[in-house]
Amino acid sequence: MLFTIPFSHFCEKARWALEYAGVAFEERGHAPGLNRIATARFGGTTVPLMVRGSMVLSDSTAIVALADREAASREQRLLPDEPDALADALALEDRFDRRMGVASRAWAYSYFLPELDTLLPYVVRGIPPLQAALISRFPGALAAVVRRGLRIGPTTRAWARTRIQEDLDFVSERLADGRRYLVGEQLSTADLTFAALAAPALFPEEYGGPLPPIEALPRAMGDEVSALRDSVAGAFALRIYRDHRRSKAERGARR
Ligand SMILES: N[C@@H](CCC(=O)N[C@@H](CS)C(=O)NCC(=O)O)C(=O)O
Repeated sequence: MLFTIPFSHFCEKARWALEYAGVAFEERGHAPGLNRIATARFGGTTVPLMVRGSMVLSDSTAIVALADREAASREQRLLPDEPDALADALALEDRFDRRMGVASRAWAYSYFLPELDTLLPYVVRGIPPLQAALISRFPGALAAVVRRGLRIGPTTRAWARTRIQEDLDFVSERLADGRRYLVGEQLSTADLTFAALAAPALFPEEYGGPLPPIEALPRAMGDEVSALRDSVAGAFALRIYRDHRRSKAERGARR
């Protein structure tokens, strides 16, 4: 069982890794905040949280490691064998978890919270009907939970945009020697984590959870997303999605 907030990018990281590796799982979506009803039962807080028998994995990096261990073939693994490459890939994964993952989420919410109607139809997809009804009836409560939990304030957008740019520049520099992947010659957790966690700033079409299309975003946000997509690292993340995320039709269209 994979507990998620369906549109969350950390959940997308875990879901993508499991699907890429060919590991079967059942997803149980929750509304932001209400996820804790499910995760507290297993001693966790955030999602993704994976439960299988007595095993509980309470963060996306542990779930990627499980996907790697249980991958159906070598090509479907995400962690390099070679120790230096493995250390490099894990360090990049950790960097993107701590920086891009936090910044892109805060940045996107800074646009969505004042225009919650844009996001609401996507928040309620894949969650229990009662939670969807609650969110639809009390959207202000959802906004307050997110604003308080993530400390979204007047300076958040500028701060987060700078952080996003730092990670984009970091990735562009790394790609400057012409390499196709951040580590080694094939997709690793570094590429997948970067692409999934940059998704709230890039809105890739192949994203595995429910996200609005770029045309439905608040105008100023859509303009920024277009510019970010055109950057070297933005285009790289979109290519990783195109080349390595099965199409929505193949996955059984979640959106
Ligand atoms: N380091 C964690 C971060 C997960 C995380 O921040 N999850 C967010 C959704 S994007 C969450 O659960 N938010 C709701 C909450 O904190 O209860 C991981 O990699 O799994």
